[in-house]
Amino acid sequence: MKSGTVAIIGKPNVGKSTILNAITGSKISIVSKHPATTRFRIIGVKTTDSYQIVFVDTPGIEKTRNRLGEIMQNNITAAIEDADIIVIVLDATHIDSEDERIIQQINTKIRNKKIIVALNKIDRVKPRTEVLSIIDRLTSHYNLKEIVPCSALTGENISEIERVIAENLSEGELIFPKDYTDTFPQTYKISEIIREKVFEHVYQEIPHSIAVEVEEIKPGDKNPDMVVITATIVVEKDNQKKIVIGKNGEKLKIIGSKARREIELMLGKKVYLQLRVKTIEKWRDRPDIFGRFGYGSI
Ligand SMILES: Nc1nc2c(ncn2[C@@H]2O[C@H](COP(=O)(O)OP(=O)(O)OP(=O)(O)O)[C@@H](O)[C@H]2O)c(=O)[nH]1
Ligand SMILES: [Mg+2]
Repeated sequence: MKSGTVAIIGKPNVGKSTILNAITGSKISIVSKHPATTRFRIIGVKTTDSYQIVFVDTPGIEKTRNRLGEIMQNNITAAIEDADIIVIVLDATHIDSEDERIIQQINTKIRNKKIIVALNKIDRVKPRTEVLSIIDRLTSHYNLKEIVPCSALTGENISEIERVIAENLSEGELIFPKDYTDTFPQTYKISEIIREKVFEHVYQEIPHSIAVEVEEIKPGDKNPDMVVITATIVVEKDNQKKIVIGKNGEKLKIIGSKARREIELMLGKKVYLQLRVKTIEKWRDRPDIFGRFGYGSI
């Protein structure tokens, strides 16, 4: 048996979480078209008869703007330190100096770990031959042994990334039981599903000041097969509260029903989702508050 830990790192929005979900075949990490979606070290596990890979999906590497940002970036450093293999994800349509800085830094700092580059979003590269020139350029500049072009969206070459990772694992026992897929408490998964839906609907107006706290999960009074979930969407300012709620509560209704459907799929049960919206000023600078939301360091 082989086993090991893999840190998936890279700039925001390059497709790290989508790659994790594509390899594990389940939606472990929420995804959005906006940068800075992942806030936490997300662990996803893929086990076959011959190996177990423990993936750690990380927030995008960027400058920190507040205490939450600081903890997010510290989590990335910790994930890199703990990992046996590092997967650097690049968006093949936009490689810039920040990507190169990340490659350079990892390459010089990390000596004893295998580094694999996933050149993602190749479905968007036209003409396709451009992918080869990007690979050529990267290999001539940096000492990179494995560059795997892929598309997490279409699934193209995702199995090749998994194969390359598996090939580089060391002999070892299972790290998690073999039927484990992730290490999240259900409450956190539910809050992330809700956050994803809020993100989808009000991102333009409220980029990063949203958090979701699930307060209660209990069986229905009349119908014990039903699950009643009470959750609060936290914003930083009262005017953001209005945006999330929308005219006559319409935005919140859409967010709630989309989230409810997805939570029902996950739990395999009917769900009654009660959503509230609350303002907590500057919560991203208050570790006592965001720790409660599950964004603290682990
Ligand atoms: N066209 C295309 N889009 C992709 C691909 N992989 C991911 N995306 C899209 O890119 C966006 C960002 O994907 P995420 O997986 O959330 O990116 P991330 O790197 O985890 O982002 P952060 O968590 O914010 O750092 C989403 O809209 C994805 O659907 C791909 O291979 N091709
Ligand atoms: Mg992500």
